[in-house]
Amino acid sequence: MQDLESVRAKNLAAIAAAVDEVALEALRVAVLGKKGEISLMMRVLGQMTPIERQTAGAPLNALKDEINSALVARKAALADLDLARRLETEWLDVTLSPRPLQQGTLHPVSQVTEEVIAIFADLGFKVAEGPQIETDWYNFDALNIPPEHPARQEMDTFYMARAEGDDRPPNVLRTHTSPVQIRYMAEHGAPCRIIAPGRVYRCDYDQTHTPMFHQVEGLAIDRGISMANLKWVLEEFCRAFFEIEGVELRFRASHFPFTEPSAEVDIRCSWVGGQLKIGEGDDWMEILGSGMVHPKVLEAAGVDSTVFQGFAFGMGIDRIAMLKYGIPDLRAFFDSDLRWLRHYGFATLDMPTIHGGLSA
Ligand code: 2NM
Repeated sequence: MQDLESVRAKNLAAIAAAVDEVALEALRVAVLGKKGEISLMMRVLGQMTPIERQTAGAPLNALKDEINSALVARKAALADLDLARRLETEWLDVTLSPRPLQQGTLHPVSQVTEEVIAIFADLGFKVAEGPQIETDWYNFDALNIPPEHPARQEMDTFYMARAEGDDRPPNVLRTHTSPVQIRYMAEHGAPCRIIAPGRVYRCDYDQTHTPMFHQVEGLAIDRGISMANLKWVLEEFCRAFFEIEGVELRFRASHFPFTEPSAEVDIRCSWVGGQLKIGEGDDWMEILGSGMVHPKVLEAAGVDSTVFQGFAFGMGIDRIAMLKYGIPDLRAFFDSDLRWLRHYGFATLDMPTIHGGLSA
């Protein structure tokens, strides 16, 4: 049998020098494992006489316990060292300022759409929506725009393709949101008060026209509605939207197939030094079209035109956004230029509503 003291010294030194848990486990197996150094010495005890076993057994068992305790203690010490090392390296300075959040902005079209919705909601108008691809019936026929009408033939409608051999008239990208109003009347009947904001499409592209733009149309149908109601609603809207107390509008006789009579509406403004100012001066700027809904349009939507009448109006959201916020170039609206968006965009919490100070 080996000298116990040298086995003890060698192993305690090795345990003290073990650098991690893996090394420690290897040591444990080499000493206390089935074929470990101590285990083999234990086996020799079996071949001794009982007397010999008594003298040799006790110190061997004591050594086994001592080495086992040393292994356990070293394992705990290594775990403490590891924790201390992690505490030293894995720390955060929670007093540092956060990195600035790159927040997006609301597009002026979104902002103005929300403003318009808030103002008309306050006047009792609900929001209605509908498809951007329409049948020619909803986009034209129902609106008293006959097949030979220029708006229908001219270049400014986008026609969808039909499959080979499909002889039905082509669908169109809606050229206004009026089809939404037809669908709403047909579904809900009269009376009704709605606005229909959304994208519309016309094949036109220059300084002041983009092939897609945004429109909001309004419709109020009831018994005994007149141009006087139309005039009041539009004045209330302009007063709230442009935030001008004594706003002045001018109603000019005009013509639309879907309204009779029809009027284009101008707002008082001034041009001083190339600077447009709404609400003052001696000039007038056209901002919307309007009129009393044509009886044929009411009938097409299933509304009895001998009982009900109503007014309708339409305006360009992009255009009134430019006027209100002094944005010079329409085409930049759709360029997705981040510098433009950061400059003309709105903070998401800045959205003015009737409740948030937009004067009603
Ligand atoms: C305008 C001008 C005048 C209009 C008409 C209708 C409907 F569907 F009720 F007949 N909605 N919007 C209308 C009337 C639109 O835009 C310049």
